[in-house]
Amino acid sequence: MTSVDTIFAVATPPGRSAIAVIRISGPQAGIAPKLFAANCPAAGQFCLARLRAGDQVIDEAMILFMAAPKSSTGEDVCEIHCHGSTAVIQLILDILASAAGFRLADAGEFTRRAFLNGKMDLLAVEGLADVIDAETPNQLFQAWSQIDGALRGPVSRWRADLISVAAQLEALIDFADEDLPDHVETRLRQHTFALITDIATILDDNRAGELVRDGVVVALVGPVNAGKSTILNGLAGRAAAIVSDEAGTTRDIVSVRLDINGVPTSILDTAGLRDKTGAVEAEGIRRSIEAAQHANIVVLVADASSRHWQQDITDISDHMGRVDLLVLNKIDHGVPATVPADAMLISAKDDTDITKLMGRLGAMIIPHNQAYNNAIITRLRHRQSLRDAHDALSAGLAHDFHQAPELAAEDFRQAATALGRITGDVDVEELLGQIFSSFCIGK
Ligand SMILES: Nc1nc2c(ncn2[C@@H]2O[C@H](COP(=O)(O)OP(=O)(O)OP(=O)(O)O)[C@@H](O)[C@H]2O)c(=O)[nH]1
Ligand SMILES: [Mg+2]
Repeated sequence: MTSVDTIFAVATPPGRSAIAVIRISGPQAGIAPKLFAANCPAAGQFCLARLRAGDQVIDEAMILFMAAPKSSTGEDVCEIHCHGSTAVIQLILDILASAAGFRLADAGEFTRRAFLNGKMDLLAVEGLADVIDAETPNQLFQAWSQIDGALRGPVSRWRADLISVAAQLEALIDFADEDLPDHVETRLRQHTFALITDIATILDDNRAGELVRDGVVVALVGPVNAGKSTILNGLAGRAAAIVSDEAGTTRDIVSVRLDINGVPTSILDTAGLRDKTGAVEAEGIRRSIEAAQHANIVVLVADASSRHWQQDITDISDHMGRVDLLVLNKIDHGVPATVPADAMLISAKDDTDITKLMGRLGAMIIPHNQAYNNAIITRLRHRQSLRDAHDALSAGLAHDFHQAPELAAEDFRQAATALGRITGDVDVEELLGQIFSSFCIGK
């Protein structure tokens, strides 16, 4: 397909830089250099050229040209690698914008054209967005494995299998009066059951891929003055939160982002919990509880040197409903005679203890993360479609193939549609706006 407009955008970040890249894609990309009185190189080549605005030299730039369909968008693409000065970029953009048939690209429009021209499927588009957003190496490796077919491979196989099962069932509808031979039915059922099992195995992944992509949230909660902010600062290696011996120091959530075992982890320090407070602190406490409810890991920090640490633990555990790690802090003041077996005893002022805590958190994140190498679901969207396919297949098996093959066939069709949605083979329009809106302009 050809798009009428030729689109352009700066592909590099805004601001001063040594080099900036301006991408141009569309039917007129090849004449773009002429707008600057420069020649366009042959397809697959580059050249160095002076760009001019009338008599004035704007810049000396590298110009690349790729001819359709052998380009990233599948259209003619021209790239201008100019000096990254505000003035150079602005002049080039102004000249392009005033040329007939040229316009500034929308966010993600280059990728959208690549998708529409069959250069990449939806999984590759999402993978590319994840490559650009990756903060940790694991996120990056996962994104590339998604682009390279981690999910596309099995989904395409399942879909082909399913279509063949559905086709066999459809054939039976035409012969409804005749008896379905037992061995045919057994084979179809076994085939379907194997598919259901395969999909269920993939779904049972502890959300490992999504956690690597989305990151993990660890909330530090506990009574006032227990040392939560001191622990946060220790983990962050800097004074991110204010620490003081005044109870109720932290009023709002302080978040620090760390790379723990390749998983981007947000550690949240929250307002200490206590009964009698002013309005601001009460709001802080409400936020603490809310943050903990949305966290992947809730760490309860108690002050081992306080007389009521046991009561604090009971009260707060009840309140939170869930505590994943209990930390008894300030043991430099002495270790209580009896401590809960699963509690971790630390002094937040001791670097070795902070390192141990970091190790413990890492180990807790690893179960979420353990299967990331073979985790192939990286978004909720994939999971929902796989679940739909799984449920439709199970519903299909529940029908009597002799009595109602058409109902089973309909379920199989629905399962195939659900799988097709993952790669973008069906029902794609509604997804496109959502996916491309997360891209930056120039991609
Ligand atoms: N001796 C000792 N003091 C600590 C330790 N951890 C924190 N403290 C001190 O305890 C006091 C309270 O520490 P914070 O980190 O502000 O406690 P918090 O839990 O964030 O308190 P709020 O924000 O008020 O809820 C400060 O004076 C810290 O220096 C520790 O392991 N040992
Ligand atoms: Mg604090």
